[in-house]
Amino acid sequence: MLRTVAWTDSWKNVKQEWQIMIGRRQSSGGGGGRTRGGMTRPPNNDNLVTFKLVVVGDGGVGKSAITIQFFQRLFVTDYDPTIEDSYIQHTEIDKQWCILDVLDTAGQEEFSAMREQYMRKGDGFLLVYSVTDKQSYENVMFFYTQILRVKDKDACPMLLVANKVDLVHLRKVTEEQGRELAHQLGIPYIETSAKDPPLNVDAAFHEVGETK
Ligand SMILES: Nc1nc2c(ncn2[C@@H]2O[C@H](COP(=O)(O)OP(=O)(O)O)[C@@H](O)[C@H]2O)c(=O)[nH]1
Ligand SMILES: [Mg+2]
Repeated sequence: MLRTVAWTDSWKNVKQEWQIMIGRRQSSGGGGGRTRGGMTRPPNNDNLVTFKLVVVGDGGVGKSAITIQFFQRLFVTDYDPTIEDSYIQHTEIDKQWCILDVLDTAGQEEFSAMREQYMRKGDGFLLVYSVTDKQSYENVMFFYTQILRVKDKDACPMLLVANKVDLVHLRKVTEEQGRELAHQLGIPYIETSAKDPPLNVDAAFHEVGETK
């Protein structure tokens, strides 16, 4: 896989010492001004490396639910499907502070300039589908192909995320099918549930840079 050593090693060694959540913004609000007051900052904020992680997938698969479960430790059931948010968090990796910047995408036009822009800028991607929705599984290939085309690369850190595995009786896509797709794409596979108690949500965000 063509991925940087720094990326992989960093993610392998994340200590799960998420110190602070320093803010969120709506994508329409533009950059900057993301800091919420009253919390400690790591030193040398200006020099921190940023990892841009983008969460993609069909509407309704749980992109917002897993992102909010990761950042805010709660399960949302009625999050506005049209809201696209980004969340940032400082973390210490190998005794060095860095910034994890996660974009929770929401229903844009397939070929919109905005979508291409976040794909170009993303360092890593969570390709999310719902195990209760076969179409969302089939559409993963589209996101995968578009990301590589936009980035003009053969490979990029990505993780195939099979979400909603708690809905056992509604399951339409088996683990075997999920693993088969991941194998086909040459990326790792993980099963998640954003519902409390969450399953593998932290792992999904931490392991995006690893290969199978
Ligand atoms: N049971 C269950 N429901 C989920 C899970 N993830 C998301 N949902 C629900 O699925 C619906 C759509 O989730 P949402 O995060 O808004 O999807 P998005 O459009 O991809 O951002 C919401 O009602 C969520 O509560 C999950 O892991 N398990
Ligand atoms: Mg959403």
